[in-house]
Amino acid sequence: MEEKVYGYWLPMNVSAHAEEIDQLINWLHVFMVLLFVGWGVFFIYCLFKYRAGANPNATHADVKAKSAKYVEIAVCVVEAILLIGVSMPVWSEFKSDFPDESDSVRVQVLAEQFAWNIQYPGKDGKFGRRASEYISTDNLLGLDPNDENGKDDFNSINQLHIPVNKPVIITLMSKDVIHSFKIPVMRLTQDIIPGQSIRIWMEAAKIGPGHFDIACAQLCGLGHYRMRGQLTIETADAYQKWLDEQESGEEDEFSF
Ligand SMILES: [Cu+2]
Repeated sequence: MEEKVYGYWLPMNVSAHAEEIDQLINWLHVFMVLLFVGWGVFFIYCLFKYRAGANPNATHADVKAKSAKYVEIAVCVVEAILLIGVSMPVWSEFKSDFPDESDSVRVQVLAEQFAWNIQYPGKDGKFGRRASEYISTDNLLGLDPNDENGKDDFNSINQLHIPVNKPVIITLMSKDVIHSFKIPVMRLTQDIIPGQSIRIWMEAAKIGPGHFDIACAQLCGLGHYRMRGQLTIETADAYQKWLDEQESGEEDEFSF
């Protein structure tokens, strides 16, 4: 039977580094269930113990028992462990341990209402210079027509193709408002702030069935719901074939 992308629990994991994130999510759910059940039982206990029938007169004395305080302290300690012990190390490792650019695929993602412009650097491996004054319907990325590096760049709208088992460095930018780049099967979510270039990276560990969703996880306007891209993970050969097709077949992608 084919594994489903979305089941009753976390989406399929095709990422090489999502294990720790899944662990954190699972532990959070365990603690949430404990808290929910604990406080639920306490609530029902109070409903019986302090019912009006058995307690006709209200008590105005201070609370003497220390247990509530200890429970609160325990909750704080557990949350601090999750944040400092689990969450922060995973995050800082992800943010500081970037793979080598030379053996990574590099793409630039320019988000706009309501699409993902995914720019590949072309054969030369260099991205062309971009500036907002060049943006037009023929030049969605705003590539500088005089920059040689940009001549072979191509823009794949909403279609992100990546090879399996190779790190991918993505530079995220926005043309207009705050968007958020989310790939559930990669356990990857990063807000995109206008005026900033934010680098993230990921690596696919398996090809998986067909395509995966890229979603905008930040309400960015009326068309937010249709800001949906597609991630395709391929073997190195299939990826190269796709690149060649894009580079040759769509020569006039940018007609300045
Ligand atoms: Cu958006």
